[in-house]
Amino acid sequence: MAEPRERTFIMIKPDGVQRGLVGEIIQRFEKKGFKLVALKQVWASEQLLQQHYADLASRPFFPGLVKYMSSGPVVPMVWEGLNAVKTGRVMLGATNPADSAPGTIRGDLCIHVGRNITHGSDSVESAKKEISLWFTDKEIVGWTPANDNWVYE
Ligand code: DAT
Ligand code: MG
Repeated sequence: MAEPRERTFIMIKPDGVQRGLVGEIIQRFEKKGFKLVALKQVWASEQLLQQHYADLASRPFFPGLVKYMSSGPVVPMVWEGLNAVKTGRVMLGATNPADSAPGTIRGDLCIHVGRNITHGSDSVESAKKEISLWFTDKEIVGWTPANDNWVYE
């Protein structure tokens, strides 16, 4: 029986968009073998970002985080595959780029924790919440890639 394939919410932050890293970040997930099931560009409101980061509301960096995240367009995406949440976090690297291993997205492409270019869900449960916060059901596109049998045994 096929192993369960989960979905994760990955978002390119305003600095990733401004720095022209959208293609590079998408390519890493695409090349890995994950399946893109939703993608758009939005200039998010502070209200949406406050909801997105609600669990960090009491942290001192929260106002700055919301301001930065609402300072320009972001590219939210949903990627699907085996262990997509955990593997997606590994691909992003540690929250602080100073600690992100070379080869990871943050390790290779950014320097400062307040400009770490990408977001990735930290659990299957938060992925579900984040996907429904950023996308409508209609925006999620289920499909089977032609190379599916070459990515999964
Ligand atoms: P992650 O994005 O790796 O899930 P998080 O959920 O703990 O990390 O924090 C969300 C974002 O907030 C993070 O990507 C960058 C910012 N952030 C976290 N800790 C910070 C800090 N100490 N100073 C400034 N920004 C911080
Ligand atoms: Mg987080």
